[in-house]
This record gives sequence, structure tokens and C-alpha cells, in this order.
Amino acid sequence: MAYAYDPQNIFAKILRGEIPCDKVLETDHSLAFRDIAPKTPDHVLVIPKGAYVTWDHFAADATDAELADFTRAVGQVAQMVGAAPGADGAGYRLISNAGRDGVQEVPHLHVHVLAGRPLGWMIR
Ligand code: IU
Repeated sequence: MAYAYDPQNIFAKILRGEIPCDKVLETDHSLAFRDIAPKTPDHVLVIPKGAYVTWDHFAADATDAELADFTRAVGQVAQMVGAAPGADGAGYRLISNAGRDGVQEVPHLHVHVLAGRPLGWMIR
């Protein structure tokens, strides 16, 4: 299956350095930065540096090194914002919107790390 990737999406521009971001973490294959419109006190987006649109695309085409790096980066961000329960933080939520029904706005794979207040449980 071929996945179409738009190289003009905003996260691609951030990765190319054409647009600034409030960087939290950079690794070999991943970048994390604060969301421009935070929904929680700590709202960080983690993205792979590779041109992937969604998790299914990533799972199909990414290398093991990219998969490992990205997974580790998500966990590291939770620790860095002080939210990791395993490190005495209060907790966090991961969200990754995909496609039309998932209300994905930016067509570059990203995981939202949401933390800093009680979140409740909702799907709306
Ligand atoms: P979504 O999962 O694709 O719906 O979320 C995209 C997020 O990207 C959303 O929370 C925006 O606030 C965020 N964002 C950003 O951080 N910087 C930008 O320049 C733009 C969107 I456009």
C-alpha cells in the first residue's frame, strides 16, 4: 500500500527548520516540541523525523531503529515534563489522531503527550 505524504505540511517545515518550534527533545529519528495551542499545562507533540502520516504508515514502512527511537522518545517526554507515574509523576495521556474520522489536522504522524492536570476520560 502506498501512503501519500505532503512535504508541505507544517511539521515537515518544522523538521526542515523553515518554521521554529519550542523544542523539548531531539533524537536521531524523532523530535518533540510544545504544541502551539496547548490543551493542558504540558502539551508536547512527538514526531518521527521520517515522512510518515499515521501509525499504520509508520508500522508498515519504518525501520526498527525508527520504531524504537520514536517509542522511547514518547516515554522520555513524559518523564521530562515530570508526568511519568513510574518516576513519581501524576500521569499523562497519549493521543494520536489519524485520518478524517480521527480528526487529524496535520498529516505527519504525531503523538500528543498531555499532562499537568487531571484529564478525566472522554471521547466526544
Ligand atoms: P492533530 O492531532 O493533527 O489534530 O493535532 C495537530 C496539533 O498541532 C494541534 O494540537 C495544533 O495545536 C498543533 N499545531 C502546532 O503545534 N503548531 C502549528 O504550527 C500547527 C498546529 I498549524
